[in-house]
Amino acid sequence: MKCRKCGHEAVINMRQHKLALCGEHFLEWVPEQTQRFIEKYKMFTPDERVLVAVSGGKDSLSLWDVLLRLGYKADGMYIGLGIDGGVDYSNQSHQMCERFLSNLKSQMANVKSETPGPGHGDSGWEPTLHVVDIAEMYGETIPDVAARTTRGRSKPCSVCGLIKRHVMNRVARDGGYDVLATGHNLDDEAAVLFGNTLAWNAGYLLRQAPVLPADKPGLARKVKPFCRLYERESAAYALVRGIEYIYDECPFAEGSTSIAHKEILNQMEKDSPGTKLQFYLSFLRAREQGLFAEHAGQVELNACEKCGQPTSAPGLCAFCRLWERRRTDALQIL
Ligand code: Q46
Ligand code: ZN
Ligand code: ZN
Repeated sequence: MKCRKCGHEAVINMRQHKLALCGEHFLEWVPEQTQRFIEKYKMFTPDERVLVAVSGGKDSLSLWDVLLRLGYKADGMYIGLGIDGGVDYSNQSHQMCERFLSNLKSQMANVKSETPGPGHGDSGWEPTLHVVDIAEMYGETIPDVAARTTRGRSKPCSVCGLIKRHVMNRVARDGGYDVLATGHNLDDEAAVLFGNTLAWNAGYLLRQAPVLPADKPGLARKVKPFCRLYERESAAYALVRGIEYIYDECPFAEGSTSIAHKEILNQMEKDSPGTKLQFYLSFLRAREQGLFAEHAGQVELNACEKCGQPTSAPGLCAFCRLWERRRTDALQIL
């Protein structure tokens, strides 16, 4: 297989795009595509400050790398969940993020900018990694919190999602970031869409989008610049670019419905390349035409009495209630 641009040996064949590329041209193609999606969905502008949620995995580290290559002022944020799972998962993933940043800084010192992008020309700015360790900050790891709450009794994912969303919003707000970017790729988005469609969950379908505007003043907009990039493409980008990432998934991801949905979609993709992309793009078109809007009731949001983040419940938000319960339990023991 030859590269369509230069005729050299291709490293990837993207059947859905009928496009094979060599390493050099693939490393150009990914940022070009990402920039196209950023503009198409009006995610952010070169003047805005971006916070990338990094997990140490291929998608989020590749995204951070691509945004920096495009010239955006993108900092990273890592949340230490305190998950071991027999593979020292949280420590390993934290290390990957730190290593990525130190490699990047040494590269930046050598080459000022590789790919001309919209934000270049800025001097003296260096990317930072914000690290929030949940156990250090709140006194318990995610598995600990999950074990003492009904919400997390069977699996910690619901508690974990709630805590991550809260912390991301807080770091973005306190750091004055305009945008919070996550590394969700097309496979993630198609799997979530598949699940939401099976249940015809209009509320969730309405909230699934490449850009989610800030719910309240002071909150960052949420964007997914890789939402049209296949997981295979983001993995190939990390490999060709030499980004080290954690191969292990979070141990709690095993057996999840979204993995099962990904497998079904992969089978369909194999038989008919482009299925996942078409599924997602047709959904975005339908959504834009207002297909789900009339089915979803408007939820009134209040500011949480303690942290100020938006919540549909009066008084404390679900995050603050998690820790409040811990405080009450501790007082009862005394
Ligand atoms: S990190 Fe957290 Fe995921 Fe692990 S505990 Fe579940 S939600 S699987 S993206
Ligand atoms: Zn080429
Ligand atoms: Zn709160």
